[in-house]
Amino acid sequence: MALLSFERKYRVPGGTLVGGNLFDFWVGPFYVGFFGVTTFFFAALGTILIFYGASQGPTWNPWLISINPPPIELGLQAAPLLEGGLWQIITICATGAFISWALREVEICRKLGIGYHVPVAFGFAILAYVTLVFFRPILMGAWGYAFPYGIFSHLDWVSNTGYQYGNFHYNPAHMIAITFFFTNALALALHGSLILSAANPAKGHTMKTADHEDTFFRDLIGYSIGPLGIHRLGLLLAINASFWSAVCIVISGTIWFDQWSDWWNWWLQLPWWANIPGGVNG
Ligand code: UQ2
Repeated sequence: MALLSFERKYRVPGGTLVGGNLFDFWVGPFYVGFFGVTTFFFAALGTILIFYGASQGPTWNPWLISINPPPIELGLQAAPLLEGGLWQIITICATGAFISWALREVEICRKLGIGYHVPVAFGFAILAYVTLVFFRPILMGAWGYAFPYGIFSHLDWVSNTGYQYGNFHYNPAHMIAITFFFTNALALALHGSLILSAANPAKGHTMKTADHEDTFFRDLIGYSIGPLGIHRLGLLLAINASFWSAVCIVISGTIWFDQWSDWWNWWLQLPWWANIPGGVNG
């Protein structure tokens, strides 16, 4: 069955959250729906505004183009277009497009009668973005604390923000986030390689099954997490990577203002050695 005729079998009406039958149709392979329309609207408007902002800036060098948030002094006000106002509208467009995309995923899940795991997972990526451009700037009192939309400029922002707190690698939530990113890479490398090893045997040999995959890891380490379990683990690791990334940035400048390395002084201040004469605390 060709891909499109196979898909046509699942092109069932209904499952929409908004708009009833009005937008319940496909354009080529793409489901539209109310949230397909809003995704397109926000993405198109945001993109046009980025190009307009670039046209008003000093460069067309794609590495250097930057749409900047308003200056800190402006607080949480609406800014003039060329002094952060474009950034504010583009941010609303981006957030509108991301949330529309998640809700379009929900509508497709409902149509197919499958779980909401994909939109929930995507929701954690949206959470990380919204934490950077809404939650943290609002908690700190100025849009100027958000990051600029540019390739080099956002890298500079990450570097400057990190070093403002000494060295971000001492931020305990940053440590947890990195641990999840690295473990996620390990799990996906194990999973991807294991699947390919079974599905792509040497020329002339038949494809192997899930039993072979289980057996490999039972032989190797005495344990197989299983073909369903590895995907649960992957989702858990990926979601936690986004979540702890959001935590690590939102606590910097809202509840912790010093060098992150100083946070670890709680260890030195534990009561059973805090007041030893001649110790680190005097
Ligand atoms: C597995 C399994 C898979 C897998 C992988 C494993 C058949 C096809 C990769 C092995 C994974 C284990 C033992 C967990 C490792 C734990 C961490 C935290 C990385 O058993 O079942 O399905 O893809």
